[in-house]
Amino acid sequence: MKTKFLSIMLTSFLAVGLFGNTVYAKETDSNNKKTFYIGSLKKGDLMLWDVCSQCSNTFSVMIRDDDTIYADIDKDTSEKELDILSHDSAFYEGGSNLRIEVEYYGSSVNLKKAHASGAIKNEKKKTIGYIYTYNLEDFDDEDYNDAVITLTSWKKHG
Ligand SMILES: [Ca+2]
Repeated sequence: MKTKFLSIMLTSFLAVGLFGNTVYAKETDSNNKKTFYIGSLKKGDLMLWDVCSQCSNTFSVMIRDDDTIYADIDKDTSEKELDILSHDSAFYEGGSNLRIEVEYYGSSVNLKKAHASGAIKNEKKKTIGYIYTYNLEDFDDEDYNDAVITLTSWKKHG
């Protein structure tokens, strides 16, 4: 009886070990899909993002971690003028692999990236937040305004 109990406990323990923490495979990038990992944020930090476009292609932008989708943004028209797709915010829930996924629906594009990121420091050089900006080029005119994503974060106060 005791052995049976132990074996059930051991089986349960193994099951939790194997399936309790779902491990997601990292996304594979391709010519029309890019994944940008966002580091340094802590659970509860505020995230504020802007996503805009000046291209005729259609694409999606997802801001997510392994457990939570914060934004699922779709550019579904061929509008070429400045198109503000999202200006919104969320609190980071603390899931693993916080990231921005960009996927162009046309597989013929070959995305290129310009980016800047870093800590936002106060007058005492103390880090109060982070900023990440990604400017993507989907053609050959090198204007890098085809998909523009900026994410700023800081600690929640008040
Ligand atoms: Ca362009």
